[in-house]
Amino acid sequence: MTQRAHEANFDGIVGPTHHYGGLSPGNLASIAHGQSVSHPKEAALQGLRKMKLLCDLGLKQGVIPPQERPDLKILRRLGFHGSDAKVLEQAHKKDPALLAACWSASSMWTANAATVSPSADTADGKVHITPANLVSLFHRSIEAESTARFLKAIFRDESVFCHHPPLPASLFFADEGAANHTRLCRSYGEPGVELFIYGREDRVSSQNGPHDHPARQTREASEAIGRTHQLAPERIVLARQNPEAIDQGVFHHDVIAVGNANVFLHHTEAYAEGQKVIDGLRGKYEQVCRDDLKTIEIRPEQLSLGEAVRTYFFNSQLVSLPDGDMAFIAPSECEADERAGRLIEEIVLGDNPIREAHFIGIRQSMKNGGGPACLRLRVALTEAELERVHQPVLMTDRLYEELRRWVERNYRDRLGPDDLADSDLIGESRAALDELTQILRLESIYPFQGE
Ligand code: SUG
Repeated sequence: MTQRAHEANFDGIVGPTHHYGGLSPGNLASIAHGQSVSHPKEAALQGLRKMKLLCDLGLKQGVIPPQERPDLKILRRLGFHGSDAKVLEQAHKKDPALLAACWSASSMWTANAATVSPSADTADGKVHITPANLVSLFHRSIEAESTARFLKAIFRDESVFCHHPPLPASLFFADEGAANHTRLCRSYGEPGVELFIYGREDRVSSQNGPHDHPARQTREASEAIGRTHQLAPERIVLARQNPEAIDQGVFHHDVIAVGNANVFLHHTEAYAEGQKVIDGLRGKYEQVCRDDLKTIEIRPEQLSLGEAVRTYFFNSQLVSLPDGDMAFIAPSECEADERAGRLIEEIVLGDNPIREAHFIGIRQSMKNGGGPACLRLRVALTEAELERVHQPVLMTDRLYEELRRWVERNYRDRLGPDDLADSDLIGESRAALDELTQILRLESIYPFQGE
């Protein structure tokens, strides 16, 4: 029997050390804004406003706390020693880029936190969760351990949630989580098809690109997750990203396609095998879901790969509203762009379930290559499973107000590269996170709380 189910979006709260480290080769925005001054308070408030919008639209919305930064344990493992202040001072002098990586608030982009398969798809009927190892980039690889701990604290009940460890920390199994995973279904509680997208196959040496930028996800990682999540092969579609798209800045699949329920919006040039991928997806969808998949293709003459990356058109959230219609939550950069803006108008008027568009200002995150879809982890849950989620992380008007005031009280207005040598920021961040765990009733999730 199909149970009533919802898709909940769990957004990462932007951490107090949000800054522009220029840490992500292949992510054009991150490189372009490296070493510029950031505005952590504004960034966190922008993120909260996005969550509030989704909540007001009637969607289930949750939060995932930021990780503690800097990661002093890693800095010490890498040979910096003495007091905390001394560690910062030495690292700042000897290797500022490494220090910036250890301060990164990158865990805010929870589309990279994990891959989640809903219970309707898995053989044992549990929700399967695998935190991403994020081994392609050092500053992101240090997220996996805390992510696993946080997700276990939020999705605590092991009778319904099955937590896997991150895949082995090797480039062979490089995994970037839900940013390279899209689930399509007739309704959230029914079995769906899971599309896994990878950038390279580690076992194959000559792959014809990408040439300029790294391919972050491997086929081997995607296949392993399909196995551990107990997905039947007929529910899985595996596809390789177009290497040319990666070279133009499409470092994750969610920068070039977005799907929700029975709708799949994609760029013509998203995949190495082009139309074959869409045909395969449609075929499996019809077989598994007994329904027609509505695909919306955006051709290069409507929006080039470069324009897609610049506007983050595809990094919009496509969500189902309580009345069954869909909404497109796009970054305000799309509204400001004539072609992207017009395309969204056409889609909303077109023959598909998308009936409204909302534009959201998240410029602080966008400058690091993080759009609306990057900031959220989608978790489809039956009503019974939703009740088992740690309830204080679910967004309400009251939680929104509490978090807003918490940000106002604790976050700095600006951070420049030299502020990363300021040891006061360690204590300020800890105090903020400590307060946050009280608001969210999550005990001792940070290592400093056990000290
Ligand atoms: O991994 N940016 C992130 C952006 C992640 C976007 N996520 C999705 N597309 N789902 C990344 O490249 C930049 C950090 C810096 O440069 O300071 C950064 O990590």
